[in-house]
Amino acid sequence: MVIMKFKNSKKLFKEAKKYIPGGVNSPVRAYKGIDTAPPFISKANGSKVYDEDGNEYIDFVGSWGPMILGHNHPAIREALAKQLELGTSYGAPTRLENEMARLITEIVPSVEMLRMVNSGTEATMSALRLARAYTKREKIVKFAGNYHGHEDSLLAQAGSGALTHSVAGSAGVPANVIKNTIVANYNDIEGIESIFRHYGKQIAAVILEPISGNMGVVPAKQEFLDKLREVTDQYGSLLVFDEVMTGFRVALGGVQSLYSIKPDLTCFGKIIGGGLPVGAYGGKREIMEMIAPSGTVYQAGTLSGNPLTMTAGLTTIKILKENPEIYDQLEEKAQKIQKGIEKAIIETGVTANVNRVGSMMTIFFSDNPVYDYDSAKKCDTKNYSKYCKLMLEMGIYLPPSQFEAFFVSYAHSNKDIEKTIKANGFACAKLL
Ligand code: HOZ
Repeated sequence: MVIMKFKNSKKLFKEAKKYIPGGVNSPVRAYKGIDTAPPFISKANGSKVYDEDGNEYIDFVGSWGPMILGHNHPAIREALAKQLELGTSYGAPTRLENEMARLITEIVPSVEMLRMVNSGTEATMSALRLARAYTKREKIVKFAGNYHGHEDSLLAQAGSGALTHSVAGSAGVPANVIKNTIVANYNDIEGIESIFRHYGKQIAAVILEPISGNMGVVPAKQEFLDKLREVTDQYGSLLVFDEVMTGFRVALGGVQSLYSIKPDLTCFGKIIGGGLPVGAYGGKREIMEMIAPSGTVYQAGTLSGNPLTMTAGLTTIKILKENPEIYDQLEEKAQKIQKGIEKAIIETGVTANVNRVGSMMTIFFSDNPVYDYDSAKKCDTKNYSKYCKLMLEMGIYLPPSQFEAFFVSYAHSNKDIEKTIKANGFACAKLL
């Protein structure tokens, strides 16, 4: 086993804390609860990331989802280099934006029109404003443990960093805003029926991650999604899928193609930017036409649809579309890792189980299956933290929180997978 040194990362983290809140620009990156400084990454290529101490890691964070093809993909790099010659941002319409909107509307049939923004947060925030305008209602239903970015009304019992750092909501969110948010239990059909019986005619939209990645990977049950479609139709509310993480990840057409459900609006991010900052929301023409300047719902952005993001995103999506076998191979690779992890769980007797959908997975340190926020919260997060650190020391870079997803990329080789399984076996044994 190589002994890792983290001297430079530790030094950089100390410096970062002087200038950046908590030393990071997004909370989960701070490795809180994990007994080490976060590795400061200096470069990435294929399945690997490298830190400032020269350590090499097999990367299962994948920039939190976008890097489905691996880092520094030659086709994306070449396309970006060409675009760089032409300028980086114009704040004016481009052919590339047409191409992006056409491609996504072709791949995701529920999306008839699309508006590009710069992050997943912006996408969900804008989609909800639109839903409220369309329905002329104010209440929103969201699910505990789902995370839709840091928009005020969605920071109630949120997953991801909010769950990792035990921030139930967030300071600074006006009570007046949050009073219109109804928090429901994920996968709970009776719960949602009851909410609609009480508030149905006041609910503008139900928003959810149809496969959640932000309390670890927790898939919705088909019957649950069917029920959501049924009640939203019945009461005239909109169904909004947050496919920021799952879009183009669990399948080219996202969760909605796997479950054959048509949401009214869908939010995207991550993969569609090919590693550059991105978000988008889209859906039924009749609803989307309400956005300014066609309609009265205002939403704008200086860098929205910028040519660099469009180039990286288009290149990524085209590769995925033209090579459908990528998804089969992602499934194969992820399945191999899952089986390897599960074998070690059985052999060592460590208390854990795995949830996986395609190339997204989580090892939960719990003796119960995880299917919602409460079952996720029962996990032994201290054990996850120890596990994560042990894996890091063996060169496996995992999300530093129990409540995030591992992302397998097309660039992960058999050798990477074998090394990961071996390290996992060792870590599980050490945990006992
Ligand atoms: N909210 C992101 C994961 N679900 C974390 C993003 C980041 O730290 O970069």
